[in-house]
Amino acid sequence: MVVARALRPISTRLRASRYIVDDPENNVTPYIANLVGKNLHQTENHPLYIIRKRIESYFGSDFEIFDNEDPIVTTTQCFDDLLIPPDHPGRQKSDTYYVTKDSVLRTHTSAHQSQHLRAGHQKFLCTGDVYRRDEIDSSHFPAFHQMEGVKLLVDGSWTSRDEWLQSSDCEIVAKDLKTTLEGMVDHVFQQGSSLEKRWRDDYFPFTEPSFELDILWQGEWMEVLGCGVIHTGVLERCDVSQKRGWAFGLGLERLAMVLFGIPDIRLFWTQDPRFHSQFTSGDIVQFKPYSKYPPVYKDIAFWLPENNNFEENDFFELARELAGDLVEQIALIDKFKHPKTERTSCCYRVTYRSMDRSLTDVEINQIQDSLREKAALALHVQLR
Ligand code: FA5
Ligand code: MG
Repeated sequence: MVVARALRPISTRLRASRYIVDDPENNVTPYIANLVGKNLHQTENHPLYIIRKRIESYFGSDFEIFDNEDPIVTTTQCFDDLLIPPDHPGRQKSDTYYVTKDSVLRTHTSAHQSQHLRAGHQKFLCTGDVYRRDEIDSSHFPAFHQMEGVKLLVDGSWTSRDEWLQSSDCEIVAKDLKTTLEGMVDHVFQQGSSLEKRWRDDYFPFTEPSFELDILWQGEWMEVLGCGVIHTGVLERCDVSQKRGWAFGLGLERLAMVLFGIPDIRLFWTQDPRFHSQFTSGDIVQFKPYSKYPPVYKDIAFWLPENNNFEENDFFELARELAGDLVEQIALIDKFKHPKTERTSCCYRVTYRSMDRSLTDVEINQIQDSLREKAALALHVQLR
């Protein structure tokens, strides 16, 4: 007992040291390192686990299930295998957590498509936690979960990309994809056609053509997944160029928020029993929010550095490091350029709120003061 307790901090440190390594490219923060390995999608009775099982049951035993891959992947897996070019925005350090120059915390589960295709799998689902440096609000969190689905369904040989794209086989694959995903949504929500869905054309370097699926939720369209017919270039790199099929990647939190009525994406990470006691594997219930604690708003205004060298995501992340998940939202409320000096001023409103308790003025003032101090120091902005 004593030994186990003494070991716990060490194992936490060891875990973090896998992600925060001494490498000039490393930009994983302690806050993020601490989220990796929580495996919410493998935790029984967790809403992400419940929704994942429900989707898996729709696809049936034909589809192989993967849910335990290492979230650290190579840049080859995450980008090159998917034909994502080196200068693509999603690959930059402003958007992605790099462990080393050649490895990242996966930004999507598509990072595992190619390895499974190479190993000969033709129908599979692959679920995991993914990481992105991103904006902060109720439906965006720097860690979230995706499920990838892949199905190869036609064989043949086509002499050119154009010939393939215009073939009836290509149309068959796209049709199968859309029908399958519409069926999945109806199965998950058990509402049949009463749930409103809409397809939109999208673009991914690794599918062609590409689509996104939105569902109508509280009067607004919400994007739940991206998908498409697998790009022939991806299949060639996996030595399956005589086959064709589709792939999709869906955001589990987004679907779960709709299905269970969960209002804020941070709740998936809470330890509060008032959250967890409401969910049991196999059950779809409506989440009953426990009292919502009041928000505290703080504005911070500054001049950007003269060279305008400022990444918004760096500022968001600084707030995340200092306030953890007490920060609910950061919104740019004012931006202008000084007519004479040509310098740009930004004002951000930070919303602090705890999911579990009331915040005190003292603690929020302390956080806000360090945010000001650290922003000036680390981001070279001039406070106003
Ligand atoms: C992708 O990640 C592609 N890999 C999806 C794909 C797979 C396309 C296979 C084609 C073939 P996208 O960046 O749009 O696409 O993300 C997919 C889904 O993840 C979104 O539709 C959304 O539901 C969810 N998502 C994206 N960003 C966040 C975020 N910050 N927080 C929560 N969910 C998110
Ligand atoms: Mg998208």
